[in-house]
Amino acid sequence: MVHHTPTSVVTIERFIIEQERLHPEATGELSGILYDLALAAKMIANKVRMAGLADILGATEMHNVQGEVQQKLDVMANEIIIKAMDHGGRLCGMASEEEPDIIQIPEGFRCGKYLLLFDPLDGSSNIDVNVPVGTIFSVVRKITRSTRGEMEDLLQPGRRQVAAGYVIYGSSTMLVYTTGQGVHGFTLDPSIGEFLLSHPNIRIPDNGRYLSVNDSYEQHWDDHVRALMRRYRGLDGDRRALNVRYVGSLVADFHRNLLGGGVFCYPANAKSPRGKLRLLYEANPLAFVVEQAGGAASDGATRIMDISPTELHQRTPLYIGSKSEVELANEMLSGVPSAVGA
Ligand code: P6P
Repeated sequence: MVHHTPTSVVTIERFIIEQERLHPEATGELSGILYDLALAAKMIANKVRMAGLADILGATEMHNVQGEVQQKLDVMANEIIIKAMDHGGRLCGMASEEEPDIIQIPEGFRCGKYLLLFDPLDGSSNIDVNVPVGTIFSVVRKITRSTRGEMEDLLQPGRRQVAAGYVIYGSSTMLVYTTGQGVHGFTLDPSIGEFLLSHPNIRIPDNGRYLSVNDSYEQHWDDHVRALMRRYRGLDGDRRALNVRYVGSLVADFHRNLLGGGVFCYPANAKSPRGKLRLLYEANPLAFVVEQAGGAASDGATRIMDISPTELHQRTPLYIGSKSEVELANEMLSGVPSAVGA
């Protein structure tokens, strides 16, 4: 009798099925969405890996809804996700950082009960210098009675998310997601084209090692934010200094802090009174992940996932990472009127 040791090679497909079995009421629709996202991630990874080799470098002459010059890769990533997701029959609508309005499911395709919100390639301005970039995604359930998704279905607070996660295209390609049952990381094995479970049950350390902030905006911060950054740096009070690590790519900064402990801060400032980062497809999904890993996320006054959205592309200040560091931000900033949706 040959006894095989239990396999340690768990593909994301197998893991999703095992997770689905924990929920007898599951219909498999959410699992299907996660499969399709994993496929889209592999396709985007292929394009990102070749970015330096093809003539797709450089900005297109097109501009996205944010008025930013689009890198061709984020146009491609946007198309890849839309085409991978729009025909599966599980979604009734989508929203993307690259699109001004709701993305409807094409006529002739069945509509499902979920909506996908995503930033197809965040940090894309870093592509030309080979800095890690990422895809961020959030899944919510339809709440309106119509068959096709509506804006009201998209404008739900983050606590209504049913799944969220990101893909980081770094030294390796990793997909990290939660469905409310903890946070799990999968690393792409390019030799077989499979995401393999490499980081089960990720937990973020309660105390941070890293501080991620762009302090070139210091002159535009208010005094409370300046005082908070001095505390993080160990210049005031009795806290040990955090190491400053700032890549300038949200997914890269967030992922390092998730694994090593730390806090990412993008404060409101006089030039951007609601901060820079987007609530629905950047702050909310990462807030779901970090809370499921034992961390926290706020705008300095309100828990990110309790903010009631009013606009699809609305921005929010963001303090996200180790619980004790975010609690310090809330303590030192909570007297400041929330700059979001006040
Ligand atoms: P700043 C990249 O453009 C991005 O959207 C995030 O990925 C990143 O965290 C942030 O902006 C960096 O902004 O103002 O520090 O360059």
